[in-house]
Amino acid sequence: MAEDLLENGTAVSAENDYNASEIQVLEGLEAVRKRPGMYIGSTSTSGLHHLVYEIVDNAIDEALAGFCTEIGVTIHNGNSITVTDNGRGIPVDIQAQTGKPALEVVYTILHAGGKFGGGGYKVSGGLHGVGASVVNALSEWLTVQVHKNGQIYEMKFSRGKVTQEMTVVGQTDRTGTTVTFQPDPEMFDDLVYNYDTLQTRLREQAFLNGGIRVVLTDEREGQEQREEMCYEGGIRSFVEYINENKTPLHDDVIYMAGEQEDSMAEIALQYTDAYNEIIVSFANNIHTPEGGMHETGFKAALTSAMNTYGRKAKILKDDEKVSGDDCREGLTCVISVKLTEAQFEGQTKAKLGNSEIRTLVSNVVSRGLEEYLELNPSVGRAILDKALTAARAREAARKARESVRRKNALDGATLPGKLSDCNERDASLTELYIVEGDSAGGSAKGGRDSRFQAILPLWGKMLNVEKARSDKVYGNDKLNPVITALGAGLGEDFDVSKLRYHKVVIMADADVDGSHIRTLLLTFFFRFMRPLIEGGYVYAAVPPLYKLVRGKQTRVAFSDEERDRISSEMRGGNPNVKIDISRFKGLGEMNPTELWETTMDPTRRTLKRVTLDDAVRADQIFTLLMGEKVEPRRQYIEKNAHKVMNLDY
Ligand code: 1YM
Repeated sequence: MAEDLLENGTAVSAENDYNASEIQVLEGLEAVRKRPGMYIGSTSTSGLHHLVYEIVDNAIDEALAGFCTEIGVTIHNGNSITVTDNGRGIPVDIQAQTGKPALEVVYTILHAGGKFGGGGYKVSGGLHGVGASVVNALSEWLTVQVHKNGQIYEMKFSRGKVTQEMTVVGQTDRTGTTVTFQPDPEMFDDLVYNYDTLQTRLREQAFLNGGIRVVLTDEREGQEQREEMCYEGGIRSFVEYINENKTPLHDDVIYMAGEQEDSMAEIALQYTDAYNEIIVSFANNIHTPEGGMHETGFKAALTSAMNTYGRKAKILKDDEKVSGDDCREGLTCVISVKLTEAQFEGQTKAKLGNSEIRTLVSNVVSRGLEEYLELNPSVGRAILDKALTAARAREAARKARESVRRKNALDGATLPGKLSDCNERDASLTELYIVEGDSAGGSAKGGRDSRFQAILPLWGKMLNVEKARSDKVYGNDKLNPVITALGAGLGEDFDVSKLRYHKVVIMADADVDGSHIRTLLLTFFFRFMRPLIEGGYVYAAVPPLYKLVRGKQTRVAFSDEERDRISSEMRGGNPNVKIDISRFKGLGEMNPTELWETTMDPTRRTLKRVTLDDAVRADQIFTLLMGEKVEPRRQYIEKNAHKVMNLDY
């Protein structure tokens, strides 16, 4: 019926007052509600958070246009969100084509990118309000207020439809836009906003758009908090932030920038004494975790600049070379490029495909580094020394790796002796339980389903890989069984397709020692087997804390609240019944049946999947928890101690 009306372009139906543009509006926003994933990626929590980014992007565009200096984001009780800015305010005048206020058009018409302004690169993820109508379509309700021309204009919507036409509701002496929305429970599975997720993204935007003040406030009862983010130094400050708990090799962050035709690139970097590299890249303010042409250009230019300088300064002999990996050991780098028509490729559209940007970044870095190293020879020496040491360590690691391989080949026994393997050979069906201590290992071995569950007990003090190079990791008697049991190699050689188990479950006690061993293992996986975590193969088992017994009936509880609830259930309203409550001291104390029933049986257990939402934050936390500096670690633990309620001190 809508098609019929649209056929002659401007048709107004006889039965109602709809005109063509209104039909277009409804059809457009209906499409968003029918296929939300096409517009916001998914309707999981990531989609839920995307709604906020779409509105924030509009405020950032206004800041990039030079009219807005402050952006506020507030999470209210009930998980509605307010985004506010002090820009010019969305235009409220009547648009000739539609006869409606521009404000209404922005919030109800699903427009193609760039319709409301040039397709220039000086825009963030959204193109001048493109996302606003999508957010509106997916909100149970949305209110927008515009301060402009001395008036406060207000308009309200529900699931994309106007519920209050634009109305003047008051006077004002400032300008700006404020949007409040409640995500639609009909559209999203989970409606709870995560403060840390929003904070990470907003902080990123504050770094990339240096000077903008972004204020995030959580008003939700019991979790009130607030953070102001403003970084005059832009991506230089980003590098300093990443390196906060590391030891830099030189004081200044090295900064380079350049433009070519319609594109521009800026790069900030600093070396630390760490062994890993961190490169964080963006295209048009959008994070590109899969890298792309900007990263390729950077890496090539860095390697070549280091070799050229090394030879010129006689730090490298004529026939000596440092490889790309050697040049990037301990490097922290942020790359931000802006270009008119960014092409995003790869599985998650998180890789930049434009090849012209490779040349631009490479030119900027070659020129920039040559000049910097010329002027700062002591920094040049420090960086090259680090690369040379890395080259030697890499050679030592290669030898260690080969000797391990040879030894295994000679032994004929490639699997570690402590491993109790399972019968199934199809990795997609199997699970490896890494268990702390021999006695817990014994219970796990007795309780498991040996058809698909393998057990590897660990014991003694494990190597802290945060303070070790890869050659120390090969041949380490605590880590080697883990490496060989998983069967997928290590570091650069790690090949996730060779993994022998698709679930790797860390099973440790719910106490301080347990969390220590869990952290050591996760640090190891993060630094040396990153794809294992990225692929979602790593889990933490959740053992119960309490055992409750009434006569022949036994139940377990995983928290204090659950213990109280179950105990009152078992009592069944009878206050005289005796319930025997005991605390599990550790996994080793459970008998095989108990361990199977509570922690290992796939139909009853709880497993927590370890995910990596934010590699930068993860890097920081591992450095903090496992690195050299004591004071920041103490502060972090003090600040977060309340989150670990179930620890036995
Ligand atoms: C809290 C969200 O949307 N701010 C915002 C949006 C716009 C403007 C200012 C704006 C843009 C222009 C001119 C322009 C938008 N305007 C439009 C459109 N904050 C938020 N602040 N005047 C004001 O681009 O020329 C779309 S977004 F299309 F109406 F111009």
